[in-house]
Amino acid sequence: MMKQVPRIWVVILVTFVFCLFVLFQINKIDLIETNLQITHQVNNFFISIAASSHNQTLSFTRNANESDGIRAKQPEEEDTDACAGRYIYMHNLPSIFNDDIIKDCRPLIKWFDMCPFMVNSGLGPQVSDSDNTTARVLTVETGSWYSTNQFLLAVIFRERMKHYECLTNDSSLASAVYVPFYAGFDVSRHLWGYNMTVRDELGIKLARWLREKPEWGKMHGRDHFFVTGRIAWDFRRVRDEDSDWGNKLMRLPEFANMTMLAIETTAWANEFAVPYPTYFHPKSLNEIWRWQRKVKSLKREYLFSFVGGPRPNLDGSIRGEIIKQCLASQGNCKFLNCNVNDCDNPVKIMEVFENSVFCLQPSGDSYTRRSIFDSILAGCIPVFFSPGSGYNQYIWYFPKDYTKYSVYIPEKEMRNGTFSLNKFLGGIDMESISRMRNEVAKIIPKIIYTKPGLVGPEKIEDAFEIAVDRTLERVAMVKRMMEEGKDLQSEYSPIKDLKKLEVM
Ligand SMILES: *[C@@H]1O[C@H](CO)[C@@H](O)[C@H](O)[C@H]1NC(C)=O
Ligand SMILES: *[C@@H]1O[C@H](CO)[C@@H](O)[C@H](O)[C@H]1NC(C)=O
Ligand SMILES: *[C@@H]1O[C@H](CO)[C@@H](O)[C@H](O)[C@H]1NC(C)=O
Ligand SMILES: *[C@@H]1O[C@H](CO)[C@@H](O)[C@H](O)[C@H]1NC(C)=O
Ligand SMILES: *[C@@H]1O[C@H](CO)[C@@H](O)[C@H](O)[C@H]1NC(C)=O
Ligand SMILES: *[C@@H]1O[C@H](CO)[C@@H](O)[C@H](O)[C@H]1NC(C)=O
Ligand SMILES: CC(=O)N[C@H]1CO[C@H](CO)[C@@H](O)[C@@H]1O
Repeated sequence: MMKQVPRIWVVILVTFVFCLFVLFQINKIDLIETNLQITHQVNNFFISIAASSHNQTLSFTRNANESDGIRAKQPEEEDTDACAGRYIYMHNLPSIFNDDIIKDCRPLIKWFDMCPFMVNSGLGPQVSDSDNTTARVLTVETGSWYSTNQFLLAVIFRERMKHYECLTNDSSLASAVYVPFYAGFDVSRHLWGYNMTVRDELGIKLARWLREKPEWGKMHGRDHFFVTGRIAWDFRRVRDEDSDWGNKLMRLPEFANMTMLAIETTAWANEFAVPYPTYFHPKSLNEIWRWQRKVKSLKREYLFSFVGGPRPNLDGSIRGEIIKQCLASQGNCKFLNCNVNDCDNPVKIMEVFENSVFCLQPSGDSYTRRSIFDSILAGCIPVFFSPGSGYNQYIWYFPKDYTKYSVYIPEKEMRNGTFSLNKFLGGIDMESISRMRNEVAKIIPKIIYTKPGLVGPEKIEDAFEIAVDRTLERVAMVKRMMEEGKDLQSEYSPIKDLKKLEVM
């Protein structure tokens, strides 16, 4: 008799969760799809119950938590290699290709001292609980907030890779090869005042180094990838003239065979956009849940806000119009002018975003902005003016249906001079706002870079894990194409149209 009681509870729990799934699914998608999805979800649910039949509580909690956008890794089957198909080999590059570049941190970016941001393996200086505003705006007591600089992504990513659970020293086991080259800092230290020869030199040297390694022969570099904290345009100089921007790294035959992960991509198919780093680098699921709850319940004083600078010299920039409307909004909009303010201060930035319902994300010098990710982190609904700023970039990270989590206002509407942001955003009903904000909160775990070293159930499907998973999938696909003798052109040429509003 006594033994029957827990079983009954399990059945009740299962039924309850099943009902939740049914309700949730019917709300969301049309009926034909619903049946498929429910079967799928229910199957998943039973599989995870079965996989850990001695501990139902654990798998129930995990499934319940998935609704917050956090996908903890499912328990692996016991007998098989949990890393099968996921092994990565990291090249042990000579230090001239990474460590030496950042050792001399002063000239990395001509206009800016990068040295203070190098600490904590690239996360930057930790934000301490120094005053009441900091304590109110951030959750500092967990020690997970840092003044992280956007250009440090390559350093942060490499540190994470050192702790990747399926890293191998045996390259014959590896499904992909990671090249820890600080390409962004190499180009940026030479962007101003150096000729092409100097800008191209190190990339050419690395291409030669890679080609001579035994790992190259396996797929001629098609299984190699690298990560950069700069926009992809910097590596695709159009003509070989000193006056043209950037280096020609991605035009080198070796790099043309590789896959590049960058904070912003161009039209090329072998580039994938990964999130800019934010200031938040938590080390547990609980911290993330706490943060999601916080941003969902905040009282927001401003309808919309813009953090950034005007671009008076940039032809066709809509920033001037945006700032004009913001200032004229009679307190509905907050403008933090980065030309006069310290916009590297995490507290100042997050305070504005936490206090705003919508965050305007017009393009600046390039399509994308770090601000997109800071605003999502703060639970502020992003407003995009160009598909190239988000929808056509972070396809691994954002929901396909952009209306679920963002607002789109075509740039040309803003140029026209008759469109009122205040009127338009003010007209969006509370229910839509709340629905979008919940969706934004679900994106948070996917776009942050958590602290290195989380394994097992504490591991979070964050920006790094997603980037690695998707890259492994791409390499597997390319490998299949090669085996079938297919033409790889479509995977390595300019095919994207960043200006078109259709999700790729
Ligand atoms: C179930 O999991 C919890 C949390 O991981 C653990 O504390 C507990 O001992 C487990 N129970 C059994 C029966 O394995
Ligand atoms: C900060 O908070 C403490 C305790 O809540 C309070 O005593 C103190 O006056 C506050 N300081 C400022 C500058 O507001
Ligand atoms: C690879 O080899 C290096 C040096 O021999 C060692 O420090 C490192 O732990 C090894 N890594 C793995 C994943 O086996
Ligand atoms: C490029 O600049 C380097 C160092 O400034 C100089 O030594 C070299 O001669 C220049 N090359 C050309 C082709 O101008
Ligand atoms: C790039 O890959 C192709 C095979 O897809 C190969 O024929 C070519 O030699 C590779 N390029 C280099 C520089 O290895
Ligand atoms: C602005 O756009 C609206 C609708 O798209 C159009 O009716 C109006 O004529 C335009 N005004 C100007 C000045 O172009
Ligand atoms: C939203 C939610 O249900 N979060 C829960 C996820 O699971 C942990 C325990 O592992 C709870 O503490 C959270 O409240």
